[in-house]
Amino acid sequence: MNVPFINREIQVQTALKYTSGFQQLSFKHSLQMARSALDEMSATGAFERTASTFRNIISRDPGSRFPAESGRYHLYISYACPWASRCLAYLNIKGLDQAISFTSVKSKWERTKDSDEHMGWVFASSSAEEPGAEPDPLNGAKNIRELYEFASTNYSGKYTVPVLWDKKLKTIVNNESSDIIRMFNSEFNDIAGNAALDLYPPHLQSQINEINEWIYDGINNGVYRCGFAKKQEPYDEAVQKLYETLDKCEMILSKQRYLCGDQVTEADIRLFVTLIRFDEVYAVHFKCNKKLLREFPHLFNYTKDVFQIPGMSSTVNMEHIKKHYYGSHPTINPYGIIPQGPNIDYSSPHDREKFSK
Ligand SMILES: N[C@@H](CCC(=O)N[C@@H](CS)C(=O)NCC(=O)O)C(=O)O
Repeated sequence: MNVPFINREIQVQTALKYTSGFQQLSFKHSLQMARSALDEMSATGAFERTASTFRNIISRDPGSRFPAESGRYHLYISYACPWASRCLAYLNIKGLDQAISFTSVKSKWERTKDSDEHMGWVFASSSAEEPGAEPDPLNGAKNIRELYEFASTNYSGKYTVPVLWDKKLKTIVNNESSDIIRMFNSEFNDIAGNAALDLYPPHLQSQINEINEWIYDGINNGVYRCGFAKKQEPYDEAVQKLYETLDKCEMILSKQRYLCGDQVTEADIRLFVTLIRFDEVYAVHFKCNKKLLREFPHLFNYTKDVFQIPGMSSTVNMEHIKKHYYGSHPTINPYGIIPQGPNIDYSSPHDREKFSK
């Protein structure tokens, strides 16, 4: 359901009302809204991710509510977050860096309000505070939560990144990365530096959709289900599924360069963002240590291959990734100690070209 746009007029008026500064919500309301991934737990102790709320679509049609205009949209990300990083990856590899600006928050979650305990993404107070993190250049928000409250007075979900922001209507267009990457792929081609690159070509769409589904379930979300499980059984189930799915990918990639064949597609970018975090974080922090990524020869070389696509490497900020995961989940890592290794060099040579000859 598209809650924020049920009544657009009210929403725009609210946004305008708040332009001079963010209004504090009542204490009671703040408590109701203070949710994070660490609260998404079923009765069985299994992690269950909730759906995104803002699902508006930018269109190449100039008459649409959100037309694909250069300079109009801003992407708020965290370098730590795999979902946000896949949006940044698209922004770069599609050559949209001149058309769409972006800001990364600081790596570690902090308190977002004095009046409740919520921990979430916060902006840097200056560019000097943490390399890669910046203050909010548009709204002067202190944190991502303020952007959600600015865009919707009755929002009751999590304050997640990515957030795709409309500078003109001063609101959130979309906070679901799987939508955002599709828009970046197809809707901005009139202004994209690399319009010819189609990561979701019509002839591969059903194959990509099918692959996305089992990779999301087993790997992208699977590592979180391992890490956030609060009981042995859901953890064991998630680990089993994770490694079955990794084995399946390894088998596919033993025969071809990318998941759909010779051509890099959306399915590869979606898999990559989890693989690049695997040995550095998930193996330790989320207890995904049955086998390391670097013990899967094809998957490991494949990760290097995708990392070396022009525009990809700058989307991987391992400092932010490690600082975030090890530092933001005190129930998993109470002392916030960051393991020193393994510091893998993904720019080193790989063997994947052999499949394209
Ligand atoms: N469905 C969303 C998920 C985004 C998401 O879960 N982001 C995490 C960071 S990796 C987040 O911002 N979490 C904030 C919280 O849990 O409070 C998408 O793919 O865009």
